[in-house]
Amino acid sequence: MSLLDRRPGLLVLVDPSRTPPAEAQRVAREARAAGAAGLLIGSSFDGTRDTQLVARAIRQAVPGFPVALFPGSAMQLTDDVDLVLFLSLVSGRNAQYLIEEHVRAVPFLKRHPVPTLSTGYILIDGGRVTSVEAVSQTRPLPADKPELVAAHATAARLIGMRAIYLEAGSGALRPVPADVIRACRDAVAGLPLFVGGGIRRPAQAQAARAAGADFVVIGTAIEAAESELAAFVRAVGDPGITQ
Ligand code: 1GP
Repeated sequence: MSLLDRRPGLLVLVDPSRTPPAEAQRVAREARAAGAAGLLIGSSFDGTRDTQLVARAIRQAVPGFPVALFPGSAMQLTDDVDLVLFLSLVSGRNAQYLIEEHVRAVPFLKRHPVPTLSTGYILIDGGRVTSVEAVSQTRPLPADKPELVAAHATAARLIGMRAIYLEAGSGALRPVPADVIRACRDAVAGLPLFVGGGIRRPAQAQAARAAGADFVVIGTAIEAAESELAAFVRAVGDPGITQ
């Protein structure tokens, strides 16, 4: 079953710049055993080699389990994944992350025809400067302006993008607020909606799902072993329960 067919669900982000291959394999096995929908591999700041090594190691550890690349740049492309999130950072006005990295990806994608998912990537203020903001040199959208965020999601849909990713940034102090998620859910009904950044507790994952996220993404919480992965999976699987 492909990743998109597994929605709604929890996605576990493995950051190759912080996670050696053996550790990535452990996380991947745990994610599959706990009932996560799949894995994302990516980093705001990483060269080619680590991403490829981690992607390959994960493939070997959990064959058949959906893995998508969540690339910080065209340098991170690998074909050891099922899907590449072809992210355009539409909240920013930096042409490099709107279109330039995409053009740079073309020679690789011609040689290795990995499926891509055109995704409007929207950075939202999470209370601190995160790597996405620093590396992309773009400002996040304010977290208290749901209509502004939804306008960006709508514009991405009208351009023809096929998914939306709401990002507070890894390690954000505050995850994307529920009213922002809800506004975007309404704006792009039917499109896959990813939400991540700063989700540290199962109750926050549950709130994101209840507000309309199809995929809730966690990274730091698992690296820091703050809560059991299974508790996050349960929270996303049943938005009605309270944790
Ligand atoms: C994925 O950047 C997030 O969208 C991951 O954020 O590390 O804070 O879970 P955390």
